[in-house]
Amino acid sequence: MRRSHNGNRNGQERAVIGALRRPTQRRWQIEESLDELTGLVTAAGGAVVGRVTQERSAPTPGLYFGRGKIDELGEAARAAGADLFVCDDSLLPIQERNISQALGIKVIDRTALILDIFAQRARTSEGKLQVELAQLTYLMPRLVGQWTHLERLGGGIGTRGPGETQLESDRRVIRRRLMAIRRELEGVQVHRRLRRQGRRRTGFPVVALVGYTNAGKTTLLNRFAGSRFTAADQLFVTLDPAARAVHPDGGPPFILTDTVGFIRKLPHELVAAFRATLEELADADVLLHVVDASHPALEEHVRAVEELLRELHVDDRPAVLAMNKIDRLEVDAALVAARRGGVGISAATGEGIDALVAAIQRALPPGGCATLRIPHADGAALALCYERGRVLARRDGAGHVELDVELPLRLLGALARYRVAESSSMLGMVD
Ligand SMILES: Nc1nc2c(ncn2[C@@H]2O[C@H](COP(=O)(O)OP(=O)(O)OP(=O)(O)O)[C@@H](O)[C@H]2O)c(=O)[nH]1
Ligand SMILES: [Mg+2]
Repeated sequence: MRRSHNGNRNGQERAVIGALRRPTQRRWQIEESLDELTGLVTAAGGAVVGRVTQERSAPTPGLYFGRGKIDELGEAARAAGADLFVCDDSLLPIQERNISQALGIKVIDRTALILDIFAQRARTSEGKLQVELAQLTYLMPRLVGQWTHLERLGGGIGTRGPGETQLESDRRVIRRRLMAIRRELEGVQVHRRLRRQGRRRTGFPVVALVGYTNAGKTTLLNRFAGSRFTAADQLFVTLDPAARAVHPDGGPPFILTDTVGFIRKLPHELVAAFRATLEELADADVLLHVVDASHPALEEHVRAVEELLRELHVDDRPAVLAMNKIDRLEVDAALVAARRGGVGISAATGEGIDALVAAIQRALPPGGCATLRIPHADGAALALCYERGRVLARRDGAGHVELDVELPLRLLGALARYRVAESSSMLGMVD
C-alpha cells in the first residue's frame, strides 16, 4: 500500500472481500461482482487474499452477515493475514463498526473503496474538491460520537483523503469545510462553464463518450484525435474531463469529450459531487456509449450506464452504441454488435471505426440554411461560414455581407444574432 501506515508485508494491504447472495441472485452474478470488487481493491493498491459469500434473504441489522459467518470470516482473515475486510454492498455505519470489532481489522464497503480510488486519482483542483466533498458527505453519518474514526484516517484503503483538513475535524468543522468546498467549487466551475461556452461558440457538434469504467473510452478518444491520454487496464483511470476536436476522413468534424467511467453501485455521494463534471453530458449532441463487448457482464454494464444516464436526465439524447474490443471476440463481431443495434469496433486495432463515424454522423443534428447579415467588423464569423458551411449566395452591402448559407445547426445557433429574420430567401431545414 503506497501510503499505508499499517506496515504490512510488501507494504500492500491484504483484503478479504465478501458479499451476500439474495435468493433472486445467481451465483455467477455474485462471483462476477466480487471479481469487479477485486479489480477495485487492486486499483486502490491492495491485494485480495480471500473471499466469502453467504446466502441470505436480507442483511442482519447489526452485523450485515449472520453471526456464524462473521466467525468464519474472522478465521479466514486471520489465516490469510488480512488487515482489511471489504463488503461488496453498502454497510450502515453501525454494521461497519460491529464487524470491525468482531474481526479486529479495518472494515470498509464498496463505496469507501471507490471514494479511495478517486482520492488517489484526482489530479485537477476541481477533481480533488469533488472527491473531498463526496468523502466528507460519506463520513458525516459515521462521525456521530465516533472520535476513534478520525484517528483512523490518513492511512490505508478507504481512509485516505485528498487533503489533510478532515483529520482534525469534528462535525461542525466538517460542515464548515463542506461549505467552503462548495464555494471553491463554484469558483472553479465558472472556468469550466466558460470553456464550455467557448466550445459551443465554435459551432462544432459535441459527441460525449460515456460507458462503464475500462470499456475503452479513452483509447477510442486517442484513436480518433491522435491524442495520448492515459488508457490502462485498470478501473477508473480517467477522472477529469477531456475534449478533443476530431476530423474524421469523409465527414464533418466534431468535438469528442471523455469523462469518468461508470460502475454498478456508483456511490451516490460521488454522483452528487461529480454532478458538474457529468453535467457536461447535457451539452452533448450525441452520446457515444462504449461497451466492452468481450466482457462477460456486458449486459449488466449496459444497464448500469443506462440507469445513470437516466439519473442524470440525459437519456433523451441520441446515442450511438460502440461495441468495443471485438478483436477479442471469437464469434462473429458483427452479430454481437447487431444484437443491440450497435457498431462493432476495436479502438485498439481501428477495426469498424469508419462505420462508427458514419453512425455518429447520422445521429448528429442536421444542419440548416439561413440568411445572415454579417458586419465587416466580424471577419471571424464570415470566415466560419466559409470554412464550416456552404455559402449558397453572397450579396455585398455597405459595411456588411449578406450570405445565404447552409451551416451545422449549432453554428447556426451561435450566429443567430446575424440572422435576417424577415428574409424570404430562408431555405428552411435540409438533411
Ligand atoms: N483488446 C482490446 N483492448 C482494448 C480496446 N480498447 C481498449 N482496450 C484496453 O482496455 C483497457 C481500458 O481502456 P481505457 O481506454 O483506459 O478505458 P476507459 O473506458 O477510458 O476506462 P476508465 O477511464 O477507467 O473509465 C486498456 O488496457 C486498453 O488498452 C480494444 O478495442 N481491444
Ligand atoms: Mg478513461
